[in-house]
Amino acid sequence: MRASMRVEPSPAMPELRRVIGDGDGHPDGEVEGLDDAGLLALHRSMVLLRTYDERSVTYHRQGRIGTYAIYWGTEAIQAGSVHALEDGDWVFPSYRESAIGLLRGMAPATILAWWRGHPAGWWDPREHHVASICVPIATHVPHAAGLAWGLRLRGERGCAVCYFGDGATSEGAFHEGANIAAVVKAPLVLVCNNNQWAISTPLEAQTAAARLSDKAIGYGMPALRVDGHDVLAVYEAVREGVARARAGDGPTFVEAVTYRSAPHATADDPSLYIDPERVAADRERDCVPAFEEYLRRLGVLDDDRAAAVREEALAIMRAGIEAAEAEPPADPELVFAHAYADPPASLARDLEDLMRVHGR
Ligand SMILES: Cc1ncc(C[n+]2csc(CCOP(=O)(O)OP(=O)(O)O)c2C)c(N)n1
Ligand SMILES: [Mg+2]
Repeated sequence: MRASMRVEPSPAMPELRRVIGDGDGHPDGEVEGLDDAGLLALHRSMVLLRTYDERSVTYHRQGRIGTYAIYWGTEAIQAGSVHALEDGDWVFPSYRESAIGLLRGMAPATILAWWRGHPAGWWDPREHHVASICVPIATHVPHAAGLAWGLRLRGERGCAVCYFGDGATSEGAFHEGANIAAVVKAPLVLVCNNNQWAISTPLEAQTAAARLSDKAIGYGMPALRVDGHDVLAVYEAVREGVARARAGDGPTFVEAVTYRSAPHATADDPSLYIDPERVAADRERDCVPAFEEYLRRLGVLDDDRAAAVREEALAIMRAGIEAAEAEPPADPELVFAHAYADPPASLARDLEDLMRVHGR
């Protein structure tokens, strides 16, 4: 019933953009800015992200990392967008893009340590221009807008990309960040991973907007709506947003449409609420093999290379978890550090209890 109450989409908004064909009736397109080496680098990034995600689910089951936010199926959104950036540009991940720093040369052990709740997982955002992983929904949107505005005020070339979900577009912080970014023409690309679920809340219970990209109109910024399974469509859309940002024309909203085909996180049981047929259909359109098939049709990828890339990613992960587990245990005192300038007396008692539990 809710669907019938929806406002008609704006005619100004294009349909979902795609570049990768299906090897059958829909022909492949091409994007500017990626030669064969660029395409293969993009492929390596997707496989690295995929391998990180799959290994992390296993590490979680083995008790080696804590609760983990699975991002299976969104590698195209993450890799496509990062490859549209220069190294000096900024990335603002949510928990769903926790491993995006890998594409900037961040050590897997660092991110695995973050999921182990270990301080070795705290990084300096200036090192790789990757902001801290944001767990509160949408609170990093104003941070990204502010940082991008600062770059503009300083006359620097850089821009920022901020990642968030469909649910985040209902949050005040999203509204405030998007609004001010457009007012001050901040060089920012807002990338919305519309997986159509906010934990167990479906999109139609989240918003009455027909498309999330329609929200951009209210802020006075252009929007692009792409197939989130298509890494080249994401790349192309973010590249356009980045070009606008660098030209001083302000932010762009990119809605990448997918369907969440994995649990929200390792602590979630989606069988209670999700449509298994939609999940199966989405998994059929898995972005990694879709891109691999495109590269094979182009004659850029063969079996040997695909196997080597996968083996390299697995070796990186094996070394990563070993390094994360080799970290000495964290000081339990850190649970309380940095929370208060003047800690209340009750915290001191709690800390004493905690230290007793740890035998210190
Ligand atoms: C401010 C805030 N409110 C509530 C939560 C609890 N929470 C964690 S994930 C989530 C759903 C977010 O959905 P969406 O923005 O679509 O992102 P997705 O998880 O689908 O990537 C919620 C409500 C939170 N982390 N932060
Ligand atoms: Mg979502």
